[in-house]
Parts: sequence; C-alpha cells; structure tokens
Amino acid sequence: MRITVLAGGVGAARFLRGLVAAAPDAQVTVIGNTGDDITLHGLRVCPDLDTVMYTLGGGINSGQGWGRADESFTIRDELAAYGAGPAWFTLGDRDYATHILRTELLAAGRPLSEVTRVLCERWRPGVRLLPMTDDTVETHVTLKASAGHSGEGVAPVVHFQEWWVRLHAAVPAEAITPIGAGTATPGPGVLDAIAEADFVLFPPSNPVVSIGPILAIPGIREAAEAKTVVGVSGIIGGAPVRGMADACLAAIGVETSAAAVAAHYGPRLLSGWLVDDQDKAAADDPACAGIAIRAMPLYMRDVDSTASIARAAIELAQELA
Ligand code: FO1
Repeated sequence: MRITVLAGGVGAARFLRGLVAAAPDAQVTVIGNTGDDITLHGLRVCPDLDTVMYTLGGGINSGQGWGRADESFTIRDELAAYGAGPAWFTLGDRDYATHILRTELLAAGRPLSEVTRVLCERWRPGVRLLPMTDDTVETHVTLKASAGHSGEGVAPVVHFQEWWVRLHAAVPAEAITPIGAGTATPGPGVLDAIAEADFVLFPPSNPVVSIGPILAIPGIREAAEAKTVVGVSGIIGGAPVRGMADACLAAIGVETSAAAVAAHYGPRLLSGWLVDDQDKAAADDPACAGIAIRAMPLYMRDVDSTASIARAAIELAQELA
C-alpha cells in the first residue's frame, strides 16, 4: 500500500509515528513543509523536515516535539556571550550538527531534496521524506498595524518563526504568506508520490502554515485533488490540540473549528475528514457537504491511540477510494 502524507510540524510527526505503527508494510512518502525554514548564524534550519526525521528516527526531544533529545547548549550560550542573537530561537549543540552539514551540502550546490536524503541515511525514519520544493520558500507574517503604531508606517512583516516563537502568535496577523511558493516547483518525486499513492493523508497539522504552503506550490493542490484525500482535524472542541492554529486561522478569516477547517480545504480536495467525538456535529454541517466525516477520539495520547487514528484514516480512505 502506498500512502503519501503532506506534513508539517509536531502534530504531523506524532501522527506519522502512529501511521507507521498501523501500517508497517506500507510505503509512506512524506511531503514536508519548508515554509518554516529559517537561516540563523548563516545556517539553514528546516524545522518541519527535522521534526519528522528526528521523531521517526528516534532522536527527537519528545516532550518538546522539536530539537534533539539529550541536548546541551554550549554554542547557544557562547553566541549569547557575544550578544549574537536571536536569543528567542534555541538551537542545541547536537541540532547544530544537522544545520552545519545541511548548509555545507547546500553551499556545495546539492538540492535540499538530496541533502534531506543524505541526512535521512543516518536517521532511517522508515518513510521517504521529500521537501515540498527545492526552491526557497519562507512563510512571513504581516502583523496587524496596532492602534499604538504612530503614523501610516507599513505594518511590520516578520519571519514566521519570529511570530511563532518570539511573539507566541499573540500579535494578530494581517496576512500569512509563503513567500516564493507561487514561483516554486514541486520537489523531485513530489508529484509522482501523490499520483502513485493509493491515497493521500493530511495529518493534524496546522492547515495554514504547515499544509497551506505545500498546497501553494503550483501543481501540488491539483495533483492532490485527483486523489482520495483524508485529513485528521487538529482542532478539537474549537481549539487547536497544540500550537496556535487558532491565531493562524483567524489571520485568514477561518473559524477555529473542525468543520470550518474541512470547509477551508473544500470538498474538491478533501474526500474524508476525521473529527473528535466532541465535533461529530460536523457531519451534519452544510459547510462540509461532499466531505465524508467520521467521529472518533482524536487525542494522540501515545503511539497506540495514534495508530488507531491512522487506521481509521486508512479505512476511510479505502472506503472512499
Ligand atoms: N519552537 C519554540 O517554541 N522555541 C524554540 O526555541 C524553537 C527552536 C527550534 C529549533 C529547531 C527546530 O527544528 C524547531 C524549533 N522550534 C522552536 C519549533 C519550531 O518553531 C516549530 O516546530 C515549527 O517551525 C512549527 O511547526
């Protein structure tokens, strides 16, 4: 069975652990979001690719969902001693090795897809991890010009990571834009992975900043629309399970509810949608017409409960295919 998953963020990585447990014989291809990528101290950091690679490869700091386990922070502290920021984005010593090697290979002219394959040779995540594109895409956030701003100054734009990590998405966003997505080309193997899949899954990732940038790459949404796509809601009872998807959804004028996110993806793209029991009313919501809704416990408490969710997604996809 060939399954292709569009993934970004901690929720996706945790879902993937359950998916590989539920379908150990499946060939799983993960199309990873690179809109979160940032260059710090001259090093290219790819949070959503690394979270999948570390989580499935056994190196993740599982409490945080990002970064390495058993970390130390000597480099961070030494840089801070020089006053070399940003202090708000923590990179551990072990994690630095990934960014150093990635940057070295990129500087030698190797595309991100090839660099990711090289890094995965060490981690053996058990899935094929493909960047959504080898082109540079960075999500930037236009902050609402607060009443306190003097004059007509242009609303400041910050890198997604600054909005997410330093500002905790607490400053309302006017717009969230995957810069470069519109002119980017799907990475090697991406369109084939979608076309050749038995079905496509959307894990409980942030629909705006994790799945959104992937779908914004010309050709990817269209390729997925031709397939059976089943998604798992990351919103339960009107709130994101983790992260701050509510702040992102507000930025695009979408209500923070399981039904609203399904409607946001739309019935042309989404064939099925798993919601938590608390949100089973979505099945009767006219906004979700054309999307098969199934309700079940959606909290990913551990690998077993996550595997149950993954199994339900597979079964729904097979039913709809
Ligand atoms: N998230 C934080 O809240 N604080 C951090 O200092 C931080 C550092 C960091 C370093 C490497 C990495 O791969 C991820 C990191 N993250 C941090 C998480 C990151 O902001 C998110 O995982 C994604 O970009 C959003 O899904």
